[in-house]
Order: sequence, then structure tokens, then C-alpha cells
Amino acid sequence: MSIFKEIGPIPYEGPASVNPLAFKYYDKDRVILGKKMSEHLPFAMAWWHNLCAAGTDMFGRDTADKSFGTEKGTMEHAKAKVDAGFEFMEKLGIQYFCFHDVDLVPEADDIKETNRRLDEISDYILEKMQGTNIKCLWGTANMFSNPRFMNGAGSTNSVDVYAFAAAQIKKALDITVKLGGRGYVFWGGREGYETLLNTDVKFEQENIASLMHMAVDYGRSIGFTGDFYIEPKPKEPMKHQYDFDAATAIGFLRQYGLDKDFKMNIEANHATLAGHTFQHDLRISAINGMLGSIDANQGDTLLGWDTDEFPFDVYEATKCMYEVLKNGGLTGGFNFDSKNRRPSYTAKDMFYAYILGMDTFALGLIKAAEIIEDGRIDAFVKERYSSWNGELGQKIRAHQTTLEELSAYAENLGNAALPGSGRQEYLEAVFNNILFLGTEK
Ligand code: XLS
Ligand code: NI
Ligand code: NI
Repeated sequence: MSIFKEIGPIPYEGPASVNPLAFKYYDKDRVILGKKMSEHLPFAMAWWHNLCAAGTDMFGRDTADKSFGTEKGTMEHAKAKVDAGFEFMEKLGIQYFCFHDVDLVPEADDIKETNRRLDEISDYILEKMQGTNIKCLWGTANMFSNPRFMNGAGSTNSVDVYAFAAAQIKKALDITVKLGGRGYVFWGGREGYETLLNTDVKFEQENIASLMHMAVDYGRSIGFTGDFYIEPKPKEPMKHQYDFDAATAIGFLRQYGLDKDFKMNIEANHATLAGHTFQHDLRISAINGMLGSIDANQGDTLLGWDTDEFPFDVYEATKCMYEVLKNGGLTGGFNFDSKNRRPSYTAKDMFYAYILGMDTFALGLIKAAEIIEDGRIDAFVKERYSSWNGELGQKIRAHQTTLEELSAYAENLGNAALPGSGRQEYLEAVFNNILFLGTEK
């Protein structure tokens, strides 16, 4: 039984096509730098935005109908979401999905019953997976919606709530492993504080770390070989969130000895909320060996919250793919943690949104590869540091000099010449040149 009857499989038709239900750039078998596009871009559908969220915001109720012909809040609805999700992914050629436990089933009052429902639905998902290439990219536990998590999960002031968080993580790990998940995410939405007048930050951070250690121990004990991820975000819903940005999260992981098991899941809109560019947080993760996965979306610079828009900014996608290519790819993938704008409420809009996102990243991949092959930007960066190639630079890099020696050297120079020009405008012109190659008349 088809849910999206009016929509067929989405073909690749190329940039000249005007068919809105076709890819213009995402050509899954096209080879870029020796690898197929589909391997460079392991796209994932976010269960929550695509199959659950229906447009409710702070000021108004649902605009979209995501009942899929059933009554919401029932197991029948949970199964209809699976049917819809698989049909959707197959029609778009998406090979992965990401989920929170409570996206899959309605939460019961008793966690034992919720867990039973999770067993039932994951059996159903496993059945659906057969005969397809679709797998789980990552799973996570929603430890922010239920009122019990008002003060956080790992950071809560209540030891009972902490135990509930542990129970949810245990089950979410079980389901992630059962569905072949590549990763497991911690997004600390409520791990933070509103006021220091009531908060013991050190105590809370130590408890979060303990919970993560228990998750690693349990995950490894049931055969989970993938990566754990922290998904940094500076604020929203909390005023101060502990995983502010990649640099902060990496420091936390190192401090508590979690850095071997964890990597970053970088979300574009979270990086910008932290006052960084998306590329900045990708680079910081990459140079620390921790660029694991990406939540592909974009924010709005005029709005100070997580708008989770479908990515259409090709500049940003190109810079992202440049980082990913330089990183040698991802162990995770590209999860569209993105939602349709509230007035785009039809089933067709769901497809348009994913086509937009996938084409934007495909274009970003094509252009990032061209930037690397063109070589002008990489060559400039190399040249910019060329003064380090001499004997002195090599000595400093090898930690074989002292302040005394450098001071004597500087005194000999008398007056240091200015460093070479940064040439930002030249480089930006090169970037544009490569992005818009082919527009000549
Ligand atoms: C919210 C986060 C969330 C995580 C998963 O801002 O992006 O959706 O990706 O819990
Ligand atoms: Ni987000
Ligand atoms: Ni996210």
C-alpha cells in the first residue's frame, strides 16, 4: 500500500531539468575523486522531523497531516510511520535513517511498556529493512521532552531521573545495535543550566561523564563497534549548554577519558548559534581526529534559534564538503536534521525538501572536489607558511629551540619584515570562479 501515491521514484535528470521531482546534481553513481557520490554522501532521514513533526510551533498547531491515515499516539500510527519512512527513503534513494526512541513509538506511562513497544516496532523495522539497502545511521534517546528531564538527564539534580536516563540509553543502544546503527548520539539539550544560583556545574559535568562511560561499557558489551557522538549546541532549550561547541565538547571528552570512543556530530545550525561558521566546527573536529558525522541543515542569520532549514546554501555546502574530503570522509553520514517551513505542509513538500538538501550537498561535493583539483587555494595556504620551511622554522616545529635563541635571532634581524599578504579577496574570487565555472557565454 502506497502512502505517497502521487510521487514515483526520484530520478536524476541533470542540471537542465525543470522537473521539481528530479535530482539536478545528485547522481548517485557518478564518480568524484575516485568514489561514487552515494559513498561520499551517506544521506540519512531524520525520523523526528520527517515523520513526526507536523508544524506545531510556539504560536500555532500542526499544519501538516502526519497521521498517515491512522490515529496518532497508537502503535498502528507508529507502524504507518515506518511504512511512510521506508517508502520515502526508497523513492529518494536514501540509505540511512536516524531516530530518537520516542520518535518510533508513543511513550507509555511505564517504561517497561515503552520498551515493549520499542521491541515490537524494531522487529517491524527489521522486517522492512530486508530486501533494501536501508540501515540505521545513528540512534539516540530523547532525554529532553519528558517533563522529568526539566533539569537535564545526566546533569539532573534527581538521582531517580538519572536512572531513567540510563534506562533509556540502554534501550536506545539495544535498538541501535539491532538496526545495524553506525553511531549513537548524545545531544545534551537540557544538559546545562539557567542560573548558577541553583547549579553545581562540576557535579553535573562529572555525572554526565559517568553516564557516558556507562553507555560506552554497555554498548561495547553488546557488540556496538560504532562511534559515540556528542552533538554540540550552545543554547536552546537551555540558556547555557555544556556542549557549547566542538572545542568545548572535545575538551570535555579528553578531561573525562572518553575521547577514544566519541567523535563529534556537527550540526550546521548549532555551529552558527555558537557564533562560529559551520566550517569552523568541522575543522576543529577534524584536526582533533573527531569529525564523525554531520547534521545537515542551515540556520537563518537573522534569527537567533535553531531553525533547522533544509540546506540550500551552496557556498556553505561546498565549504563543508571541502572539510569532509580533506578528512577522508566520515565514519557517520549526513543526517537531514531539517524540517519543512510550517507553510510547506504537503507530502510533495517533504520530497522537494529532501531533493533540495541532497542536490545542495551533491553540488557542494562536486565544487569542493573542483577546488581541490584546481589547487590554487591549497597552494596558497602552503605558500603562506613557506617561511617555516627554512632551518629556523623546522627547529621550532621540532621543539629544538629556546626563547634565548629566538631572541638572539630577532635582535639580528633588527626589524622583521611584514608577513606575506593574506590575499582573502583573491581567494574569494578563486572560490567564486570555481563555483560558477560554466556560466561564460
Ligand atoms: C536539536 C538537535 C537534535 C539532535 C538529536 O537541536 O539537533 O535534533 O540532533 O537529539
Ligand atoms: Ni538542532
Ligand atoms: Ni541535530
